[in-house]
Amino acid sequence: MSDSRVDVLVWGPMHASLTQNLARDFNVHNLWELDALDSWLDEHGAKVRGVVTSGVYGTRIDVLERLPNLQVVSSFGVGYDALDIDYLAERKIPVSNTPDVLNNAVAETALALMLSVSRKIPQADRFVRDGAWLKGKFPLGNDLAGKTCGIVGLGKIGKTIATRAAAFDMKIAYYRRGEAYADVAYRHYGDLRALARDADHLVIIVPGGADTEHLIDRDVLKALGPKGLLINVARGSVVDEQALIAALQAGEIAGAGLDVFEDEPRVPAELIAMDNVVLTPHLGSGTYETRQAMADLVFANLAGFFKDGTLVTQV
Ligand code: 8YV
Repeated sequence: MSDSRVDVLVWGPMHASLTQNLARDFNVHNLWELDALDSWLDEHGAKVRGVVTSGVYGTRIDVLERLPNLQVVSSFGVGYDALDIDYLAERKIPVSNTPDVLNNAVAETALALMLSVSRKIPQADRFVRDGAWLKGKFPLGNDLAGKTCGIVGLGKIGKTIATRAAAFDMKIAYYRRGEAYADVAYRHYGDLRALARDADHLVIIVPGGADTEHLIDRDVLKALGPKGLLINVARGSVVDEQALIAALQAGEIAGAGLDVFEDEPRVPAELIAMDNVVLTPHLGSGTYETRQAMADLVFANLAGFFKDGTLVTQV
């Protein structure tokens, strides 16, 4: 008996409940399990009508080209810089992502890194475990209160970070090329280096992609200065990682809290060796609650599209 369900190609392992929902309602093909991808695409590519991927897996044009009847791409994650958006737009294939549902989790990650770096929490934990407390005192940290949180990218997540940083009595400022947002009272900077000069914590939360690649370069880091901290919860591509390493090694900035890297999951040995840097494995949206909401939204987009042609959250 032939399967009348829509054929969907899934790019990589997904959240368990999404995997279950997909298996129930679609004819699922797991790309990463196909050992002869080329001949599989020859034989089955034409029946694939949906793709499920993530902001981390992205897409590949050479595979998309072999899916002539593709109608929709549903992606897990708010960022879609790893997807071939222009190519998909040319083919008029709509794409959905998972905005909003992860604002709190990513903002909490930013605050966690800000606190971790300024109060040296990972080092303090090691200090207690290693028995060093029995022999001496742990070094002092810095307050968040009274400091300036400079936000690069005041979108929805940026605004969520701002309200939380404000609750810690930080001053809030943001960078936006050109004009200030009319409906935002925080101090605006049209010049990124000027914001870096005035910021104690420079928090990066702009989308990745060609427009923002290496936006944070050595000059911006020098402007941030020897007491400044860089926090990146956006994309590794936004920060010139070699310039960051050089700035940290030269003491041009005080430290960094990094959740994202240029070549994940590979993290440069120089960063791993530094004690003034807190490193996390791209866990920004990684809570049970948020990942469930993201999984539900990926499914709602796909199911909605094949039911009545609508996407809940189209890019
Ligand atoms: C990842 C993220 O996409 O939403 C984003 O843009 O970076 C993350 O939420 C998610 O971890 C993909 O698995």
